[in-house]
Amino acid sequence: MNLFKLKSVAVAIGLSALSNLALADISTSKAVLGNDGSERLAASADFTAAVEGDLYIAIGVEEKLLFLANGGNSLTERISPFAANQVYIGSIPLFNFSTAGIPAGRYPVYKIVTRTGTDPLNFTNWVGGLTSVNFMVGLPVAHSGDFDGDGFADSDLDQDGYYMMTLIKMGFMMMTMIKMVIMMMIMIKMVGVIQTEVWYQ
Ligand SMILES: [Ca+2]
Repeated sequence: MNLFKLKSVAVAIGLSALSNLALADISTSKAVLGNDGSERLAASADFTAAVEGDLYIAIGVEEKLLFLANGGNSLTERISPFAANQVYIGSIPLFNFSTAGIPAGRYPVYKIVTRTGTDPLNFTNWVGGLTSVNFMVGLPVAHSGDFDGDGFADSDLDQDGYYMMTLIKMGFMMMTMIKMVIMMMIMIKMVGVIQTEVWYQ
């Protein structure tokens, strides 16, 4: 078994988003692209601090994960590192493809660094967490959400290509606010009870 299960990756991203372990991000200047070949699908890994180990870059294509291996020179279903046993610092270009002929769809790209020589499928081997950017290629604007044409869904405030994540974050914020309001209502009611008790004494 040498393939990631996309569902477990999605769970890992969720967990990763909750942690502050990420020392490196994966970023792009354009996550929403056409597929007429006039734009480039490109990303870089940005390390804010030196990280040592094996760097894996995987692209989700339909239900499969393809590994960008050998410094970006090959794309394979086999688990293969982009770079092995190195120290990463600063901005590292990962790929720069023409979008010509890429089938319309969503293409999440995942980045992890593992301790040198360890299994990338085991998250306990990860150094600095898992980060991801989600490309949307050749999709109508109603699906990409990029109505102003700046290369990111208009609700994608952190420019990682995941407008749904932004919605989830908004959901979390709303839940927190609702909880606070309920707490305040309970406190007001408690104060009211105390005042009533004092009144009757
Ligand atoms: Ca936009």
